[in-house]
Amino acid sequence: MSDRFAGKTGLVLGVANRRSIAWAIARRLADEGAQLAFTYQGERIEKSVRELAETVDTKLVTACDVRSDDDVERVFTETSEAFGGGLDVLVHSVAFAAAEDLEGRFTDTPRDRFWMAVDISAYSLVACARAAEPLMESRGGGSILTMTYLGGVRAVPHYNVMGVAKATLDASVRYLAWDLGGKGITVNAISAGPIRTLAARSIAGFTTMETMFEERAPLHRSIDATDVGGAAAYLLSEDARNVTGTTLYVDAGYHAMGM
Ligand code: 0WD
Repeated sequence: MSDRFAGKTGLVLGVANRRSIAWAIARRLADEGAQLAFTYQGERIEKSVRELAETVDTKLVTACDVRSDDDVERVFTETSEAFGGGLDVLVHSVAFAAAEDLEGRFTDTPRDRFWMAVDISAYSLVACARAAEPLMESRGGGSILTMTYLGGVRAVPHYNVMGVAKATLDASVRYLAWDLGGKGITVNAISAGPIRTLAARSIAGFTTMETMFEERAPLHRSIDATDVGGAAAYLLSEDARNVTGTTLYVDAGYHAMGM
């Protein structure tokens, strides 16, 4: 394993359990030398996040509900204190939509739950990027990564309002890349194929999605979270210093197909 992240610090949002994509990314960053900070949402998952965090070089584990401006502000203050005023890497791997909106018709999504999905899954990246900016600037630059899905650029049955949230997230990546590029901060997304996680379980027809995926993807195989970890490490490293505002598909080629 290389040491691309030796001397680097990273904040990771979105670990819920050991299956979380964020955890696979964190582990890879830690394996390559990064010092990390983690957030968890709610007491329900605090214990599992703390247990995982203990297995890598972790300087901070703290609560964060990305719907709260106060939480976001506090988390970045704590991160700055934990890492001596700077931050190199931000991993945003957070999304949420009500289970009832991940089945049936998109047309029936009520206003409040539409905005909740966009708030948690897309606006949170903007809020976190804004809070990370001065910390990364003090380090002479940094890299931000979020997780997206093909359902933001094509209609995927059942993905519904989450697809609209991902489209908002994808556009946010491009605007953030423009705003922050002058400070040497890159902003990118990984679009992953289906992976069995807590979040994935709430999407109706997920198993069908997986079967179709393996049948139609050029590589005819499913992907796992470690595939995303490797791609994320690249995008977050110096190797990708001139890559920003883009989406890297880690999906065995599925997105390239028309049928
Ligand atoms: O197939 C998949 N699993 C794919 C996931 C394919 C392509 C993309 N993604 C995306 C998801 O949309 C998400 O953006 O990857 C990201 C991570 O998802 P995951 O690893 O699949 O799912 P999970 O382990 O559940 O992590 C998402 C976490 C939440 O988990 P739960 O299941 O407890 O809702 O996002 C966090 C929470 O930890 N989260 C929040 N964090 C802070 N504030 C909030 C919130 N309000 N809501 C959810």
